[in-house]
Amino acid sequence: MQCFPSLVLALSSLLGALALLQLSLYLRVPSRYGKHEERLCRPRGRLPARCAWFLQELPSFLVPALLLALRSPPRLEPLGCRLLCCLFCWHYFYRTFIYPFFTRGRPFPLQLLFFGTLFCIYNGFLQGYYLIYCAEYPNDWCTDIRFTSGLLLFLLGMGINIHSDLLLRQLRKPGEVTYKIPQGGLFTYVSGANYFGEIVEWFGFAIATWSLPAFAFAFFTLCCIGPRAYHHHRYYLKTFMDYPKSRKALIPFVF
Ligand code: NDX
Repeated sequence: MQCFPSLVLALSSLLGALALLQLSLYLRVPSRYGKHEERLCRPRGRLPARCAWFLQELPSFLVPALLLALRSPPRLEPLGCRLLCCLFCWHYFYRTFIYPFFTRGRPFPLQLLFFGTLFCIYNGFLQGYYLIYCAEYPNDWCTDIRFTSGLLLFLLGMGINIHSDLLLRQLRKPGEVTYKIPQGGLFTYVSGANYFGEIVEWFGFAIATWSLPAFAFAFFTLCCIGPRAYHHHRYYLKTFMDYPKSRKALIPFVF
């Protein structure tokens, strides 16, 4: 396989367009899973959360990992390139092999699982293909300010995301499906602390890679879970009379 820059451009533009579609579809009405699913008692057409998250996220890990394994001759230089590909796989290793096995979430709708899986194949291919076959970085990219600041943001965002997901999980005992007011960590300031972490993480990745596909993905993430954080916030305000009034939806002290 070789690099086709026009393919990267086309796939990144389509990802940007999907982000806008996502925003237009879900700004007013939230995507129907978790606390925003209407027919909660209907068991058909849904898969246990553990299975669903594992299956949905697997391609995001597997596709770039396969591209890396199949690359001949193997790409071992420069170090910056290898590190960036590993960061992407690292996040999706967590999301595929760790997150699903601890989740206490409700069963996930099959229809969204189908689209989510397609999306993960698409994005896994785009990010992996670009980093493994197209990206070119100077040998000293690891000391470039874009790489170091992006990496720091990525790690900070990932830390916030994992910690916030853990706080959400601890709100429930095994088997419970009720909702409570999240407390602690960044939830002190925002209702969508896990989403805030994920968005910071992918913008950090985009800065570290300084690439169109990664910026397109960061933008998609913002358009996908940004509105969802807003809908979570509204849900909490409507459901809990004692919900902290100073808490914002997504960005601490701002929004
Ligand atoms: N999966 C990303 N669009 C998505 C699934 C949905 O990783 O067709 C995008 C991802 C997909 C989406 C994916 C792509 C686009 C799709 C969309 C559906 C439609 C859309 C396919 C792939 C589409 C077009 C047409 C444009 C193509 O019971 P429960 O489940 O609510 O329990 C929850 C629990 N919890 C609480 N427990 C007690 N008390 C409370 N108050 C609680 N609040 C929540 O915590 C869950 O078990 C858990 C987390 O819930 P929640 O709602 O906070 O997070 P969730 O949305 O489930 O995300 C989980 C993690 C989180 O860290 C988030 O950052 C990350 O995954 N994520 C999620 C979505 C997308 C994404 C990251 C990304 O874009 N990077």
